[in-house]
Amino acid sequence: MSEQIEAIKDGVINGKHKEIEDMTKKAISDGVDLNKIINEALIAGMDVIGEKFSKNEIFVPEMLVSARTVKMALEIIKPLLKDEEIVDRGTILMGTVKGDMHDIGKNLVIMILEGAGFNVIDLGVDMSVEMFTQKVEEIKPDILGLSALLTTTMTEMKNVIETLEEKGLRSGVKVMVGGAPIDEKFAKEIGSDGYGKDASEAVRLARGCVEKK
Ligand code: B12
Repeated sequence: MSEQIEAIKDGVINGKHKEIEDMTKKAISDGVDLNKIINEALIAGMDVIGEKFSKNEIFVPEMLVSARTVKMALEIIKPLLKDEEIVDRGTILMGTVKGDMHDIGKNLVIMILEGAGFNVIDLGVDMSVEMFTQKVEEIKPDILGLSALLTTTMTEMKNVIETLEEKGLRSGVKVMVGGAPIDEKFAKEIGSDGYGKDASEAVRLARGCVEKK
């Protein structure tokens, strides 16, 4: 089984998008744990890609192929994460902030939140402050989830929270934040209601946010 995890991880690192679907299906049918596939193969593979990119060993096109490979594997896993029983634990709006195109982490968080019974509305990437506030006003979600992967875009989260306050919308919605450059300290500083390191923390956080409402 660990060979299958290694093979999928290697598939991500080397952008084997033609083989990834079969490898993922085979691992699932052999009983490899879905969380292991996500964490130890797909995310771990992307971490290696990030390191290689930092060292100039690979460039944006290679990162894109690996990202596509991960997305293909996640599409296979996605239907398996849904609970049979439909429960409504609350509505969450999720989006990646302006200037930021990274969406693998956000999409993964959405998949796990949906699996945990939340109704999640995906606003996509590169979302302006205006769009976030307009959607909060229109949809009135329980929670707004913000994702950022770049140190240059994480500051947008503060702008979103400040604008929600200016428009009198902040008290009606909990704001949770996440993404590789975000930490607890930053999350507190910008006045969010919580930070989640990964998708399972996002679920814990979302449950807590809904309880506090
Ligand atoms: C794939 C990737 C890309 C792909 C994105 C494809 C896509 N559709 O997402 C492409 C090729 C487009 C890309 C482009 C760029 N990238 Co890029 N990219 C990455 C890479 C390798 C992986 C990101 C990823 O998918 N990780 C896997 C997911 C599962 O993890 P995650 O996103 O962190 O999400 C998890 C948690 O953070 C959390 N989470 C995420 N969001 C949220 C939200 C909430 C509410 C909660 C609770 C939790 C949560 O849960 C998730 C699941 O566990 C990272 C390196 C890395 N290791 O992070 C670089 C990285 C983020 N990229 C980087 C850079 C520099 C760029 C570019 C500027 C490169 C360039 N010169 O053009 C552009 C920017 C484009 C833009 N404007 O956004 C840098 C950022 C450096 C910095 N300090 O800001 C990194 C760190 C690479 C590096 N080591 O230098 N990139």
